[in-house]
Amino acid sequence: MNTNTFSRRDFVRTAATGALAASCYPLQGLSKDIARKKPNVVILFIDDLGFGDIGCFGNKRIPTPHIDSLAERGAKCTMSYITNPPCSPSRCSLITGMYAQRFGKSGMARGLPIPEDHPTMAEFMRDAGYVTGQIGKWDIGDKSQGPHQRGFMEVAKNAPGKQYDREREDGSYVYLTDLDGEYMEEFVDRNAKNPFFLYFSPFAVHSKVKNTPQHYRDRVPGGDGTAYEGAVVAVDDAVGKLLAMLKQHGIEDDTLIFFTGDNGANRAEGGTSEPYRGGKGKDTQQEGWVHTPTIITWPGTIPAGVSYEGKMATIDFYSTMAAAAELPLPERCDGMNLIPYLQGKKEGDAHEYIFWHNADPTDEPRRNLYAVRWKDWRMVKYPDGWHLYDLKKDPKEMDDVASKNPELIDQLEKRYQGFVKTLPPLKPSADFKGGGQVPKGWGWEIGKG
Ligand SMILES: [Ca+2]
Repeated sequence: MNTNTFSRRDFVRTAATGALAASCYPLQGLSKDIARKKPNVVILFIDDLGFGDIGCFGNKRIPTPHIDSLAERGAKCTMSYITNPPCSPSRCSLITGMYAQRFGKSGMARGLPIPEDHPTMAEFMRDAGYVTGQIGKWDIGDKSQGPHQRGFMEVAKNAPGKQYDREREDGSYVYLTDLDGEYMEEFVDRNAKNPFFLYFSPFAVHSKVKNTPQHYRDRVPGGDGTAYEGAVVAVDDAVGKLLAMLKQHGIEDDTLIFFTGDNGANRAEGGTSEPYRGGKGKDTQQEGWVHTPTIITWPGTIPAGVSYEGKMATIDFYSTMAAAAELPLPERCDGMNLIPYLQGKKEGDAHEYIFWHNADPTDEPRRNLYAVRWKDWRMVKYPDGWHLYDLKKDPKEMDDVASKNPELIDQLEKRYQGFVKTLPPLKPSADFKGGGQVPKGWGWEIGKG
C-alpha cells in the first residue's frame, strides 16, 4: 500500500482549497518549507489516567521518564479539566472542541451522534492540509461516525484478542500498549515530511490491567510494581517511542504535543488522584474524577519547564491547535487558545468558570454530576444541596463551607443556571447503543478521511 504517495497527493489537494491557497501561494510553488511552518499536532489521550499517576505530577513510585521529559520541555498544566466525564462524552467533547451538552450529550449516551455540521478536529486539520491519523479507542459518535467517517485518513486497525492480550498477524502474542506504541512510530515515520495530526487514544490504562507484562512491573523501584503501575510504565514507553521517532526525523521542535487523561483515576486498580479525592467508580462527585494531568509542549513557542496553574480544559485543545495552525476557529467551539497563557503573555484562568452538568436521568446515578469551578472554589451538588469547598486549602473536600458562604452559593448557582439555559434539551443515554468502530485487523486502513 503506497501510503506516502497518497498522503502527498491529498495534502496538495486539500492545501489547494485551504488556508495556504487563500494566502495566495501558487500551487506550483508550494514547497515543503512553507508546509513546515504549520506544526505537527499530537494528542496523547490516556484512558483513566489519574492526576497523581505520573512522576512529574507527584507520583513517587511509577517511573515515567518520557512523560516527565515532556514537562521538562514544555508546560505542566496543574488545573486542567475534562468537562464531560467519562470515556465517551470526554472524547466527543475533545474532538468537537465544545461542551458535549451543546449537542445534547449530558451523560454517557454511547452512540449519540456528534454534529454533522461541525468539523471534528480531524476534519478541520485534514481540510487544512494535514495528514490525520488515529490509534486506539474511538468511542465517539454513532455507528456511522467511525474515525474514517469523521476526518481520519489513516486509522490503525484493532488487532484480534481480548483487552491487552492481542495477536500479531503471525499468531504471536503482543501486549496492546506495545502495539499502540509501534503504530505511533509507524505513523510518524511514514508522515514525517508532511504536516500531520495524530490522535493517540490507547485503551491503557483502563481496567482491567491484570495482564501487564512482568517486565513492566519489574521496572517499578523495588521490583514489586502492581499491574496498574506496570501499565503506566508501558504507556511511558509508548510515549518514548513517539519522542524517539520525532527526534530521528528532526521534527521535535515542529510538533505541538498535548498529553492528558480522558477522566479521573482508575482507583479500583491502584490509580491515584492525589492530592485530590475521587476518581472513576463510586467517587465521581469529587475533584479527582474530572481533574487530569496535562502537559503541552511546542519547543521554541511554549517555554520549557513552565507550570500553568490557570483553569483550562480539554475543549481548549481544538482552539489551541487551530491557533497554532493559524486558522480561524469554527463557530460553536467553547475553547480558548492556551498558547498565550502558557507563554505567560496572558495571566490567570483560560476559563473563569468551568461547569459540569451531567444530568441524564437514564444514565447511572453515580455519573450525574452538577458542579462549578471558580477561583479556588468548587461547588458541587449532593442530595442535601450544594456543597462548597476551597480546593486550595482543602483539596480533599473534607470541609463543606456552603453554609458560611450563602452569597457565594447564590453567585455560583446563578452562573451555573445561566450556563444550563444555553443548552438544548438533553438526549438520554437510554436512546443510544454503541458508536462508530475502528476497523479490525493489523496495520493501517488508509482512506481520505
Ligand atoms: Ca475513561
